[in-house]
Amino acid sequence: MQVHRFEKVWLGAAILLIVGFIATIAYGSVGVGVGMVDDSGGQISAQAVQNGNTGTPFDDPGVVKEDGQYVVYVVARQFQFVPGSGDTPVRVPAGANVTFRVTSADVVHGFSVVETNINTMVIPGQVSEVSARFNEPGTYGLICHEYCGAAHHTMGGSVEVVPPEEYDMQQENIEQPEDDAQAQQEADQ
Ligand SMILES: [Cu+2]
Repeated sequence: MQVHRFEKVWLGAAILLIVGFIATIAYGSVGVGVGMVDDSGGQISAQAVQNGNTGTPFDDPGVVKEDGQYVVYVVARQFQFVPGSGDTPVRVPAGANVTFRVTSADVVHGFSVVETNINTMVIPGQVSEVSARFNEPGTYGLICHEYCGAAHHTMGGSVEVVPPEEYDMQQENIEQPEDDAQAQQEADQ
């Protein structure tokens, strides 16, 4: 069979393109650390999150220190992040490893910290877990990037990264498990 020279060139170009597209997709899905929301963060009842009786730090979301690591519990609901929105920004110290654990009390939301690669979907019933370290103190925008209802466009907040020496644990209301146990004991007496 006689194939024209031009035909061969175009066949080659088309195959190159296809290989190129597949390589880009493969790189995008494994090479740059992009991952789907999976169940590694655990599951939780969205109804319990809504009622505040999960028996987890999501009942009183905020920054918690677990095993020397900062863990930020955030509840996303129509149309705010708690904490994060309004006058309760998420406050974390610079230079520390911070893990965000985010869940939704109602519908699917997004959780994206502007200028960083913190970006995840927030699915009711599921806990999304993202770890990060902020090296530069400053205020970072926080946005919901999944359409979640009529006021979706107003759903945002901020993450305040403060120098570690200014980060006052007491002011942050960081729950210390020992203190909690003590307070509970006192309340019981
Ligand atoms: Cu939202």
